[in-house]
Amino acid sequence: MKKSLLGIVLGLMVVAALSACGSSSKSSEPAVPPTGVTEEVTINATNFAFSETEVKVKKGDTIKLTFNSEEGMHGLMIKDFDVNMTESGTTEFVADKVGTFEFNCSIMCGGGHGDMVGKIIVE
Ligand SMILES: [Cu+2]
Repeated sequence: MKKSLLGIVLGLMVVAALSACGSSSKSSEPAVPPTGVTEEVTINATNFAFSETEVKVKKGDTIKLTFNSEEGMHGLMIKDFDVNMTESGTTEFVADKVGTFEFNCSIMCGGGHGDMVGKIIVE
């Protein structure tokens, strides 16, 4: 009895250690199946801000993301969805996890680089 309890405690510690590392996701839910719905999102970048700082999408939707670097040299990275656009263009990803996910500029663009953050809320 005591042994199995220790096993559970150790298991929880491993889970906590794994989830603490890397991801900003607050989600612990399993992957969401795609809905087949495509949602178009446009984010523009200037010195030193994104046009959207909070984007809400529905879980399972495919996000057709258009990124325009309108002023200066900027990128758009959404680490949790493996998105890293280093120039203007369009990409797609499935919002297959629920939670709040940070996006940021992926090119060192100058003094305001650190301010170029926003979040994608999948609900
Ligand atoms: Cu930057």
